[in-house]
Amino acid sequence: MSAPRLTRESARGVSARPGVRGPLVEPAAVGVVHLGIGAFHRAHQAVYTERAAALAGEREWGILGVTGRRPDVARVLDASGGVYGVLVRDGADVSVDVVGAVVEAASPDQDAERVVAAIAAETTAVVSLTITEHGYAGPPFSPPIELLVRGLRRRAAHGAPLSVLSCDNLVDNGAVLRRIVRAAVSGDDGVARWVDDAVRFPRSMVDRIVPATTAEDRRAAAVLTGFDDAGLVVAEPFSEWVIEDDLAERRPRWELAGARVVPDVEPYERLKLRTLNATHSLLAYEGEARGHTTIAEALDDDELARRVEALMAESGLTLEQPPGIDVVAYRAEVLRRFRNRGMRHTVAQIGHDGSRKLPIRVGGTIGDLVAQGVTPDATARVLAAWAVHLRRGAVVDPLADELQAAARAARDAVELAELVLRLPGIVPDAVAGRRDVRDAVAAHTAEILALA
Ligand code: CS2
Repeated sequence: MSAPRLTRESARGVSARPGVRGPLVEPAAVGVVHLGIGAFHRAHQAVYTERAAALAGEREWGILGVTGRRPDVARVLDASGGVYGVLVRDGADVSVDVVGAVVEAASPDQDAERVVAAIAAETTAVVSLTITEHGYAGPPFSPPIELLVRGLRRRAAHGAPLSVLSCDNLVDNGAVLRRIVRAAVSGDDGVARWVDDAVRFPRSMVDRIVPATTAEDRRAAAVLTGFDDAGLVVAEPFSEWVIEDDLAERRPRWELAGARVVPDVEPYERLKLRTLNATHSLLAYEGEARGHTTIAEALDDDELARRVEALMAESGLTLEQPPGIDVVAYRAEVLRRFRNRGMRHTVAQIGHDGSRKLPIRVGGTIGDLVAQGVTPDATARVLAAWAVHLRRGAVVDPLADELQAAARAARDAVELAELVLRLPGIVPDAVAGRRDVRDAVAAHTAEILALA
């Protein structure tokens, strides 16, 4: 029996049902253009934006979401008037937050002109991005960056200030984005000057575990809401957003919804990348080698749990304590989050795109450890597990073909270790040729190869 569809109309009153909240807002205008409206944005920034708008009593913060890798999302969200649910899973407990912040969806190919016009519109105050690590390459620039730049060129005509907010897991994402945009507009002095004067590129750190939505998630949400929801996303209860206090004046009051707006994002970002994301990658690659399917299962493996703790302790040597965060409690919370049995977060999904993720999750740590006179050990294990994945696993990566071919051609653990250390950009150049680092990676590689 199929349930009626969740739409903006049908969602009115849905919060009367137990375990269901929202929608909290019915925006009257688009104030935010988001490039890359995948599951993560819908479970994270859109939720903050909706709560902030509701708490401030503002109706100007509707989101125009531009699709990324999944163009069908535009159709799904158009059909529901932008409304969708976030199924929050906490162990066996489930609840649904129905979100009303998204008012329009667009595809970058079919609706490019509408997106460019929205970026240029004076009513828009924020362009945010979740375009994954790949999106920041170039020139040639990725389609979302091309759209952003077209929008900025047009906006320069009236020159209203704007915040361009990267929400991707990169080191210093704001500065990276500013550099790309500046490179793209460099031929046009007027636009470049306006970008320098009036466009802010705050750095931000985002955190919420958002596994791929399954048919079972859709069924569980339908039981609670009474509606079928093709736009449903699933998430853990935890959520964190730290934004650099360098936003243009007009913007949603995200801090009302729990975001931290701080002078310096760097310590938060490092802590997250080197603690949560680095251990995620270890669990993904070594979990695969040990036959586990999900992160929670992998962490149930005592040997892996010990390795994760060792990795957190080792990367901790390179971290400073961000204001308001107790690092020991933070680590314990990350482990608790990974153990959430409600999340079927697969090691395969997290293992994607290692060549883009590992430089910032472990490469920097290795460089910093060596600079402190420490030979990386637990951190070297992540590269070793990745090397074994490249040789034996189902590799999804922009460099998949070349990496797999090279890993299969390696004759032994030492050659595999050399392969990953010498790939450009994985570890800092200063450590790529070091014998002690190679030996550490090779020793772990040999151990993991022997697991099968
Ligand atoms: C994960 C992250 O897929 C991955 O590589 O490590 O997406 C992780 O779930 C998020 O960064 C959590 O905020």
